[in-house]
Amino acid sequence: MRKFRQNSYVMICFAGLLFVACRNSPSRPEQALSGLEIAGASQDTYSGATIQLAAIAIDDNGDRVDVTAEANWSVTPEDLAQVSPTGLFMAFDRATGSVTVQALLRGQAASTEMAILTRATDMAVRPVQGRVGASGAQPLRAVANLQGGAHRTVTDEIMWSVEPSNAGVVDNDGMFRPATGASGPVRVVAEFQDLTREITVEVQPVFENRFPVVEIPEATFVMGNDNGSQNQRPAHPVHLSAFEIGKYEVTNAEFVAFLNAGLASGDLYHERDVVRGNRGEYLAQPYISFFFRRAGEPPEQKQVISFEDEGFAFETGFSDYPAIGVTWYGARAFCEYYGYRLPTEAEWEAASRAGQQFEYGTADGTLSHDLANYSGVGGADIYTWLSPVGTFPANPFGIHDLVGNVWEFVSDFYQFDYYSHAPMNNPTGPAEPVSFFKGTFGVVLRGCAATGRPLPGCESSRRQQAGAFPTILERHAASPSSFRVARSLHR
Ligand SMILES: [Ca+2]
Repeated sequence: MRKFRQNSYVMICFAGLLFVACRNSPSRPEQALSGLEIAGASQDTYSGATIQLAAIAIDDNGDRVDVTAEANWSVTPEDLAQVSPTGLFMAFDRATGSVTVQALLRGQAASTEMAILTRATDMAVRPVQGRVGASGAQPLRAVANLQGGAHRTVTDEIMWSVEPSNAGVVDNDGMFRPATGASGPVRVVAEFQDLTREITVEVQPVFENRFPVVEIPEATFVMGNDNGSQNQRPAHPVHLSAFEIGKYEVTNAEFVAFLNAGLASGDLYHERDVVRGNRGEYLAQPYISFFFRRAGEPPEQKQVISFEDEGFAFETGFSDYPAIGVTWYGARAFCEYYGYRLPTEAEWEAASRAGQQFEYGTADGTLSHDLANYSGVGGADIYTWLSPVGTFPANPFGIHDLVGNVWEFVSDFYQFDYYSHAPMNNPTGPAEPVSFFKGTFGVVLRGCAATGRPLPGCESSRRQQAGAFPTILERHAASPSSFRVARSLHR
């Protein structure tokens, strides 16, 4: 309690009652002061925190002198915090509230307000491993566990820093934006009170014009078919914003390049017959499966991508064939890696309708073996199985193989009666997976395949479910599916 006696002593000095005694104190070379300041204070501190304060005197010559050890410190109220004679501020454990810290010296006084907040005992920062395109932004979020058990989002109170320091910035709202030219892993450090957490954000290079795409202008078309199967009814107007969509289905060469990039970056791993995601949204989700190619079978009948010698490869001669064995997760991961997404079901049908309500997504809207590779052979369709992408003529939008070759994933979850309540503008399917059969869930497939039923349902309006989500892998293995990329156009 020596501190308080000192404070009292100085308070009395300050009051002038013992002014002469103070001035004549032999232990201090007396010099008149023209000002006193407190340095090092923080407006916000927390229970249990210690902060080194400094008292800075300004003498008659205008010089600034550190008088921390000479000053007499006090805190009001006294039950929340104290300051040692050496200027070390300490907020008491579990104390919260506002305090006034005061320093006194030779008739001069300085004070500062400090708020003591609840101490955080733990903190989580998400995502642990983010991924962002070089021109994009990654929102970060921090939640603190507070003394007493409460949680609080503290994103906007974090002291953020990145390493390397020129790789980008995190703004006050926790949005990480890569610097121009940055790529690779960036370490983001979040500091809050005395807690420090680190996460990693992978900045991916921009792949401009990586895939041949066509632009589909903003338009309204009629989606569905009142004469089709139940799940295509009712036909209804849909308005879509402008978007672009791949002219071709994603090929083996393209998908293998993605798999090998993911292997190198640690985004995926190979496990027996399955490739799985190793981080982020697709953690442990299957990307592609190999197990439906049995030993001794010719590759043209089955999966042609394989894992050999620590890398992925495809059978010679199949580089331009659509990648199959891909799962919905793998298709999405591929698209996002290159800055795209899967088309929505509505976008896919609009692409197939070609602005002319085409019944089939072919060059002229009719179906024949000269225009598409579907079940059976005839005319230009010499294929009993897949054909290279782009073998058949494009539709009026410039898109190939919407009909046949291989079923294509879209982004929507499958819901049998979705059209009865779908929004008119930019529908994206049910927000959550919807059970369609005995508790199983699916996503939508479009476009029909080169194999399968003799009379394929290849209409623009045809809807097929791929299930069962989330165990889509097994169902998928029996039904080769591919996909094409899409991207919204904001102009
Ligand atoms: Ca065929």
